[in-house]
Amino acid sequence: MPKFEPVAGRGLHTIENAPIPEIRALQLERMKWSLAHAYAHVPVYRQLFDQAGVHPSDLRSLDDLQRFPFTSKAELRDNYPFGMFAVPREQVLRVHASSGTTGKPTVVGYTQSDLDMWSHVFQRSLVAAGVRPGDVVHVAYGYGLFTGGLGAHYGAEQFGCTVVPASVGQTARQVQLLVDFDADVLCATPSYALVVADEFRNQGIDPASTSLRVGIFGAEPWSEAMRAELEDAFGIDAVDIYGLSEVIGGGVANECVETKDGPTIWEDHFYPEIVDPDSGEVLPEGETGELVFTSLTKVAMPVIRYRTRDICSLQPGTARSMRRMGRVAARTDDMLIIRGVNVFPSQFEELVSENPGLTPHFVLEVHQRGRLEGITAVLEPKPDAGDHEAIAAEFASTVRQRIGIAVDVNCVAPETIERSAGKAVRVRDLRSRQS
Ligand code: DLL
Repeated sequence: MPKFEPVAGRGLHTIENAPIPEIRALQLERMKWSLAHAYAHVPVYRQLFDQAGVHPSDLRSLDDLQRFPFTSKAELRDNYPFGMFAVPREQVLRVHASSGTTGKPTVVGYTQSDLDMWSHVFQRSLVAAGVRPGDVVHVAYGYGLFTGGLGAHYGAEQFGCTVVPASVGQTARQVQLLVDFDADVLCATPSYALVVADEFRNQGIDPASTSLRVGIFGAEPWSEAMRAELEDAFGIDAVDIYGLSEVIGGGVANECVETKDGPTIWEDHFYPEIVDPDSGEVLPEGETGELVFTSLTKVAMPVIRYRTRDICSLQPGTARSMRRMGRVAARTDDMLIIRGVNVFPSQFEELVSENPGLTPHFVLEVHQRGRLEGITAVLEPKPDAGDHEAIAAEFASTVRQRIGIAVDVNCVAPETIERSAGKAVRVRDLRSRQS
């Protein structure tokens, strides 16, 4: 196991600003370990490496990583729930999960060492954001299987902050807690932070009048326009945090407050590549393509060349020596992020096809009402299916239970939904996107 030093509680961990050759040397040492660990303990990796005719001992330089095969959500799905673990299940102290492309979630496991590493990189993220030990950190990311809440929680607690585990929802109460506890830091999805700002105004309080100093916003795409709005509304510095469950959760990368020029990737733990989404070829720094991660220190569930589906670019370091990522511009798949929940149209496809009263034709309309994004599922019941209102109510309840989001349902007459000759167009985006 490669060693990493836990952060002492404050200040910068020196590796973040180490000379680049030192960072590369550490990455190579850790990558050798990670590939060997995955190969020795996860049958899927052994099979994939063998098929590609590569062995962990073939990695002599960081560039050799290109010879190793990619992985994706498909491997996680096919080995659901614990087949990607590299340690006996008894050593896994926690699991998290996020939406898969079909009904099954993708499961991630953490050993004690993984949880320590996660808290460690989250503390770096807090330092980058301008948080200080002793600050009151209000965590309004969801707690539970989603990594947002607990990731921020343990990172901030170990950093020496006073953590308020508010979780998401009950917005009037969030406002009360933020005011009464004199919060310094708000962690939330940017869309929810805007909802909280509106609730302040509804209660006749100027959100800029609070003690809030820093906002750490992420888990979904947002824009410079939203940053300006949030900074203005709360009178804060707003920084971008990136992550994905398969890699660790929130805190894979975090923007530095002094530059606000894209999240710095904690690349001594997560090795980034940008590849052409079609050919898989590695692209030079600065070019836009699909972000791919190889974990360097993860024990329970190493990921090797994991395709995130996020489209962005890698940029040289500015506030730190480590590289930054540009804003996530798009995804290569059709995943939607609705109020922080990852949603795939294929999940709806499954529910529609299971329902005997429905034809297979449906469209998801993504709309924005006020601050909140939502989905209307437009369904086409069979002619003899009966009462549309009852069908709609039942479908909405199934979606709530199985996908975990509230949706509106609109049942339309037969032959209303446009048929397409090629790939069905399942999503109609009615949101007006800010750039
Ligand atoms: O969203 C982890 C997280 C928690 C990140 C808290 C930040 C803060 P998942 O639910 O697995 O994990 O979703 C991962 O969300 O592949 C991106 O498409 C998207 N995403 C996450 N952060 C950002 C961001 C968490 N800052 C997926 N900007 C990723 C744009 C983001 N997209």
